[in-house]
Amino acid sequence: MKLQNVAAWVCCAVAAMVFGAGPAAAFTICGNGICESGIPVETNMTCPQDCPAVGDFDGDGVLDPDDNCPFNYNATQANCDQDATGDACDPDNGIWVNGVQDEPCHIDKDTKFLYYNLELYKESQMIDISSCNSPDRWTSYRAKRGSCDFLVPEIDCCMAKIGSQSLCNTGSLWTNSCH
Ligand SMILES: [Ca+2]
Ligand SMILES: [Ca+2]
Ligand SMILES: [Ca+2]
Repeated sequence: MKLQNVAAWVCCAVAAMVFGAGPAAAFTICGNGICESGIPVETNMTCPQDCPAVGDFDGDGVLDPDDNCPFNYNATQANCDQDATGDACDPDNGIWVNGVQDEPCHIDKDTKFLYYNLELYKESQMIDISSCNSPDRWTSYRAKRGSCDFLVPEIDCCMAKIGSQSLCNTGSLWTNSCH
């Protein structure tokens, strides 16, 4: 074995032991189209052919890999709920917990031929506990439904079929207080 070949073999073997990779992976080749992290580490400065410059698409001064909204100008990177997405592009700004749940909020009357339906609606609340101070979120749903003929007074029908005493007895029978 020639002296130069011995030297190359020793060099590669040492590199493989130090970096835990085979000789082929230890050394980089600038110009092969791959931005390699072997020896030497290739960067945009040392090998621009293989390592394109990191961009700042939205021009806010924060490079794309570090930008929490890479397509929205947000130089401050404000992120009130501390997730991975900045306020400027976060579709859900908030940390949500349950508030009021299953609260009766409306009884609706639908008049039919010779009878009527009463429908009880309830709603539930979600509260944002982050510094975003997002407004509460309410969802409502129909919880019960009952029918009575016209001979039954509405209040009696309500108590019998719906059973929401707070709404049936307080004059708020037809007042929609759902959010
Ligand atoms: Ca940016
Ligand atoms: Ca941005
Ligand atoms: Ca966020």
